[in-house]
Amino acid sequence: MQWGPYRTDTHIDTTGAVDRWVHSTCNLCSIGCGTEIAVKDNQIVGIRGKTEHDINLGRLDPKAKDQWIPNNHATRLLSPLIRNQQGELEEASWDEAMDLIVQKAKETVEEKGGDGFSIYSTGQGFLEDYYSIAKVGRAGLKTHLLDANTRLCTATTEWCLLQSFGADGVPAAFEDLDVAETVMFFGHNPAETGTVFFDRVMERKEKTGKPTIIVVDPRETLTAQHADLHLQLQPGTNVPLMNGLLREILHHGQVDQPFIDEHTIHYEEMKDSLEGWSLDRASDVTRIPVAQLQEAARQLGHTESLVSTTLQGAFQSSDATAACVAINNMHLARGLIGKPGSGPLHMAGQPSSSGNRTVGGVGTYPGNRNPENPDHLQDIANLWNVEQEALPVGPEKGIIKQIEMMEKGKIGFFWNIHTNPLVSLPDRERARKAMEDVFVVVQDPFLTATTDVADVILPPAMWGEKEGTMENADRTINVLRKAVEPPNGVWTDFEILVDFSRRMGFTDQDGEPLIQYATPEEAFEEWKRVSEGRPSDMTGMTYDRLEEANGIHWPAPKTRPEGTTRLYANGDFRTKVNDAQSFGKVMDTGRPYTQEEYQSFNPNGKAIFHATHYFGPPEQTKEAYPLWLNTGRLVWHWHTRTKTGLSPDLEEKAPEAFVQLHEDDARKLEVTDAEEVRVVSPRGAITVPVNISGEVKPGEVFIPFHYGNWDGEASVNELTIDAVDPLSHQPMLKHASCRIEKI
Ligand SMILES: Nc1nc2c(c(=O)[nH]1)N[C@H]1C(S)=C(S)[C@@H](COP(=O)(O)OP(=O)(O)OC[C@H]3O[C@@H](n4cnc5c(=O)[nH]c(N)nc54)[C@H](O)[C@@H]3O)O[C@H]1N2
Ligand SMILES: Nc1nc2c(c(=O)[nH]1)N[C@H]1C(S)=C(S)[C@@H](COP(=O)(O)OP(=O)(O)OC[C@H]3O[C@@H](n4cnc5c(=O)[nH]c(N)nc54)[C@H](O)[C@@H]3O)O[C@H]1N2
Ligand SMILES: [Mo]
Repeated sequence: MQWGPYRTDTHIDTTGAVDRWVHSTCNLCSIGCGTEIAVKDNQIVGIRGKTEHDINLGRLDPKAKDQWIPNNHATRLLSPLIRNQQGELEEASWDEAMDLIVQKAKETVEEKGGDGFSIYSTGQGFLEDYYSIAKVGRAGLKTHLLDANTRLCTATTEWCLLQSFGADGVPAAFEDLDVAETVMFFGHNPAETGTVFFDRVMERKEKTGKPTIIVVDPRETLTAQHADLHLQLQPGTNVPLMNGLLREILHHGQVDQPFIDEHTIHYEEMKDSLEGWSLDRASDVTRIPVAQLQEAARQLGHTESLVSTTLQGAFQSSDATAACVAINNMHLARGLIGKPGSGPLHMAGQPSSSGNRTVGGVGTYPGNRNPENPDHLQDIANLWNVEQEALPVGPEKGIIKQIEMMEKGKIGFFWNIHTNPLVSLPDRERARKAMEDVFVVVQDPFLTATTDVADVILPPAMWGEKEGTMENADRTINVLRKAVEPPNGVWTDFEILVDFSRRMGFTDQDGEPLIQYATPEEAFEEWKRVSEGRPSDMTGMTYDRLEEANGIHWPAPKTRPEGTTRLYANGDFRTKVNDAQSFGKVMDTGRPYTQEEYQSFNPNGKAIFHATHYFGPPEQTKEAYPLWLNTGRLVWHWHTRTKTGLSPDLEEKAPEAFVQLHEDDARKLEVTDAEEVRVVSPRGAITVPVNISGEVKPGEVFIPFHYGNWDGEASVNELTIDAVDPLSHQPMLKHASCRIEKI
């Protein structure tokens, strides 16, 4: 073992022995740490890391230790709520709430068609929930509007993989970190956002001196402080950086020509497109000294193995997909993919965001099926026993597009499951106004900023109170067992979806109920049949096997039930026209290619190089707004704090938002540490205390996004802009302009 030793991080709060420990997976972040839940008197009383679990060796992140506290919290909702004529929320029975929902759903579909109905879900649920959303949404409601907070999170992972390799699924796996010679963390701060994953790398480094770590981040984050090389680029310049580095590598001939010849297309076009990107020019645009760029190019050009992770510093940008495709280009050119210690590891953020894409609750059709390919749709129609013609098709509509549709009155019903968009969406005031005119259902165990606009609130069972599977950031499927019964009066998300389908009277072609499974495990068995033969084949998995093995990487077909650590080991990519999950999009504009166009490139199982042009963020700093606004996370909180805000320890460590500011800027603005200031962007203004910090460069500020209840908490998403990447439609949450005013 390159890292370790084994530990058993534990947090229990009870006297005397616990009754039992129940197998589970951490429900915070995408690493998928093995956990066990402590139960006493049918109550969750603690958690521990699962010791002999390969992913975490018993380690737990600081938030994970407190993640059971919200389950027992007094503020939990235990009954559905319906908003009355006076605008107040009133308790209702499940029958009343579900009947009202069904009545409104029928009215909406009748008035506006299936596409008047939107389901906006999550990356924190179970595959069985997502699969049910896919089926109820696509075959029941016949809506094309299935989106999720994964649009804000990992839509770019999907699109950069579709563009380069033809299908979703990250090529590398966490095991590759244990043998890689070089690891590049690109717009990723795992020391705060994936602490166990970061420990894995750092513990190995302490023992062996390897890997060499390159960090690409405009801030000197905790992660950057541990790097061998920190490329502190100008915000929004990921593409120029990668173009410059790749050109340098190609100029030195550090490429795997046989791999390029045999397994890729469009290499020459990509190479030609880099010609303008000398290191001098890359340095001008990124403001990284040429010597550092040379050092990075040398390391990336010579290393025999390389894992590149990407996360929100890459994804939440206006050229998100291009930057990630440029990283794929580098791995392909160097032949560093499909081998131990090598491959792009475009991350997930939430514990099961990739899982939602895999089973088709968001993005393309279930089992990596291409909505533009009639054969794929026919497959699904056969598997579900429904008419192919009735299945909705067309390019995906992301949440930002949907906000626009709400403003135009095109959406009548918005079902919000397991996410809190009125804190997490960019330009949230606009989003709030748009939602106010729509019938909104919010499925959440707590009152949140979003329940403010809800017409009905459904309180679901939480983690530990339900059974199902999740998919982590490296294609590992884990099973989470039910530790305790949910509190009286709440249903699981799964039960709500199944009940909705029944009440709506959705049927298949033979008039039988569309959903015939009753338990999550039965749903998983049905999903397995849908996955058969596809990239995410799970036919070799069972709940019991997942528990015994502490998780299994897909694909795990019947013939290989132990799963597959790494994709593309044989250099065969999923780009054959009949196999591809997408026909791809034009890089610069995002226009989808037609089947004919795709056929004309004839990738036929080869990976695809793409030119990655630089356009720069649509919003730039200017006199009135001279500072770059960067946003992101703190180690102490989970997103909108509906859970971590209930832990007294975590809340004490980070009770409020603040603005990180360089001391030079503080001096110019004549503000001191802890002084309250107004931060103003073209969209709004918030008041927060200053935190003078060497982490940010002059001209840049950083504000964590965890805050934003309407009762006076400062939400940075009053300031952010809702511009999106043209391919993934992921919003540009990391780059906006702002100014600071002294109060
Ligand atoms: N503690 C904690 N951990 C979490 C979460 C949480 O809420 N709290 N959430 C989970 C989720 S869902 C996600 S998606 C992940 C996110 O995990 P990360 O992506 O690691 O976290 P962020 O802080 O959003 O952003 C990462 C970095 O991007 C940098 N950045 C900004 N602009 C640029 C740029 O132009 N180029 C580059 N290269 N970098 C830039 C920021 O300075 C920041 O340090 O974290 C997961 N883990
Ligand atoms: N400015 C800025 N904004 C950002 C980001 C950023 O970096 N900067 N990051 C973006 C990213 S990557 C992400 S992932 C999003 C996250 O943003 P959100 O998804 O909006 O945030 P969460 O707080 O995770 O919301 C999850 C909700 O689900 C509820 N919940 C908990 N358990 C259950 C359950 O079992 N069932 C149901 N139905 N509900 C449950 C919680 O109480 C909570 O209200 O934020 C995005 N917004
Ligand atoms: Mo995320």
